[in-house]
Amino acid sequence: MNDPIIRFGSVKILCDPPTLVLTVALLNAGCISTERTVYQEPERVKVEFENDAAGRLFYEALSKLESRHDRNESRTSISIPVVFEHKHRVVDGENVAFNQAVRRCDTNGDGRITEQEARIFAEQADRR
Ligand SMILES: [Ca+2]
Repeated sequence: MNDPIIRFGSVKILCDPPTLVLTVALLNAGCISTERTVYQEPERVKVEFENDAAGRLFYEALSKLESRHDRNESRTSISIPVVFEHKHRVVDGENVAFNQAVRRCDTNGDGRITEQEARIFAEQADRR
């Protein structure tokens, strides 16, 4: 037997008589909620390193920053009391952190990270 289904975004509710009663109770308690998480992952910016030391310093500093949860997260929440609640979460992926690090590190913006730029970036990362 196929039970009729009510859909609220990703929430499905079976409507056989016992759950229908429960559904009404949930609606009255404001428990219909959906939550959506979106991962934001842009392309990595193109960058080159002057030498191995510059690359190593950059990546070490980047991993230090990432290990401190330097990731952005934005949340929006829509709530109509009693009936409906929708949460929307945007989480920045690794490439966002990488691109931000490149922008901070490549201080003259020429797309090439010199050993000196990497060293300065690494010192900043240590201090944060
Ligand atoms: Ca540069």
